[in-house]
Amino acid sequence: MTETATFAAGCFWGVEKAFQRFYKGENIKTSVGYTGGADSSPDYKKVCTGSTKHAEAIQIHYTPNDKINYPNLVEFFYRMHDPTTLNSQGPDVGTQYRSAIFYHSAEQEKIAKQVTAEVQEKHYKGKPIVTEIIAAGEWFDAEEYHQKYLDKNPTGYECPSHFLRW
Ligand code: MHO
Repeated sequence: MTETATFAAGCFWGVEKAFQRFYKGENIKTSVGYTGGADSSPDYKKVCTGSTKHAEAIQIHYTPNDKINYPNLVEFFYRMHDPTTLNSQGPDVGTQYRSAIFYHSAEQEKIAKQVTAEVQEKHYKGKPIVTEIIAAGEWFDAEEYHQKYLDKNPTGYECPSHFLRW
């Protein structure tokens, strides 16, 4: 059965690339888009201004197994970005670059909170994780040119804060 996971961790170009690279060969489909905001027809230009309050995000559809499942997706999300910088990721600044987990069920909420507590304890002692953990709302796919952007544009901008921390 396919499940959905939704995360925001800064500029969505590099976020999608990082998940695609790490879970290569698994049953995973990703798209980038906008969620967590108020406007009913967000587009890149509007979201860039911050006025819609949407986050640049990734939506992952996957069939859980021992290699890909919600706990390891949440852990990977924490490994590939800095969850301690409020409303910014690397040089990208604005609420659209906030760190967030948008859960789709009570079970996902529980796991997200558990993993967050473990990562806080293990990797960020004394430095609060500011990641928002909130219920998933409406999702808007980003424009086609943003999908798999770094495959289409291998020399395109990749946020330098997107790398594996452990
Ligand atoms: N700093 C990058 C961010 C792109 S990302 C899709 C730029 O301004 O192009 O927000």
